Amino acid sequence: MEDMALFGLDHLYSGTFLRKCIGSKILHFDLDCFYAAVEMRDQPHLRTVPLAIGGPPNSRSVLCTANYEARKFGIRSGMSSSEAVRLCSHLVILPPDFSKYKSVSEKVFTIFQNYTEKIEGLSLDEAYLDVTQESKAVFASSLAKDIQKKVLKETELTISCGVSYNKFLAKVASDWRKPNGFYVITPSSAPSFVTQLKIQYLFGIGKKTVARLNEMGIETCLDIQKMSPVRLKSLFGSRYLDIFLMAHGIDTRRVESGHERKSFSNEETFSRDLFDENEQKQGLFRVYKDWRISFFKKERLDCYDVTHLHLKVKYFDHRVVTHERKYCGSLEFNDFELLFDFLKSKCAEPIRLIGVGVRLEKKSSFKQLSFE
Ligand code: TTP
Ligand code: MG
Repeated sequence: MEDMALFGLDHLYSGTFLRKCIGSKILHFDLDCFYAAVEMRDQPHLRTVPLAIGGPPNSRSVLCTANYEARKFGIRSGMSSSEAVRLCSHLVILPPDFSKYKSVSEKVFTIFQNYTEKIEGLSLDEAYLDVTQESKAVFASSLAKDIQKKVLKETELTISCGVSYNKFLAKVASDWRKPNGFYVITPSSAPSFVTQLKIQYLFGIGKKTVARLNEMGIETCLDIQKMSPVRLKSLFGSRYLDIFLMAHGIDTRRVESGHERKSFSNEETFSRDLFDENEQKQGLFRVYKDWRISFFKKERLDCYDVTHLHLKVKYFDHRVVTHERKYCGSLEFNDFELLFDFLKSKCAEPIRLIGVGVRLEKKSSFKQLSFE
């Protein structure tokens, strides 16, 4: 303990510090074998075969990812395509379709946005959500399960989720039961969880460092917990405090969203094309109604000004037209009529899809709220 005081670590044992560290509710989401899963969804014959996404084996290219069937053969992201084919001769390799993955990712992030504004996207398929506020009304784990279900329903993809009180543990948890995983680490289960946790899970420790530490007999977080600050400093340099804290299940990094909702929209592809004006009006009204319900459920509308109304129409032959009109102030009940006015000028042909939305601007008096 004297050692701790010497290194300024004694405050870690104060109640205030610990309470601050365990008071948050953080979710970490990560889609399962993302690029491969999108291709398996779109091409059912690929669902049961070992599949990778990447360049062809006769070139000097690597794999972006592989499905779980291919992983049984030892195939991994970043492996050269030629090595992968050596491990599994019947591996199917497809070239990546980035624009498709981007649009799927946007759908998933739109789902996240319906639950909280505090979202930190790490890549197309991975994000942290801080649901501390939202979980005062609903358990964080229920929110997490709800999001998993929504993602599955709307994208036909499975997403793994970890729930905990900080970023480090939430991320470890989302990986714990992959694929389609769900795992919760609470403040009371964390101490025993981390003692057995392998050091490769610690954020920011590379493969080489892990190998070097393993050679010294350091394998779990418990081994790090037992080290003196002098030893920690000699092994990890300036990062020793972060590593020491993580090994105790403590991580004070915040979810950095910087996010403001810029728009909110809803669209529906109809089960059959809508021909006459009356049908189209009904279709528009349904889309509009769902949009309004979810918007008002999710948003504190008083934080935003509506700047534009937006309408999207896709015709039977997949041609898309969009129309946007300036709009000032808050939403009233007459905006449906406004939207319908737009639609009337566009409805000469059968309609396959209608989308409605608004563009928003956060009122300046509310701008600082997201940084609370
Ligand atoms: P990951 O989430 O790391 O991997 P994954 O989603 O394929 O598999 P897991 O089930 O383990 O989460 O990365 C997401 C996507 O990013 C992945 O589908 C492809 C791409 N990617 C690359 O292009 N190169 C890489 O080296 C990695 C790791 C990922
Ligand atoms: Mg993933």
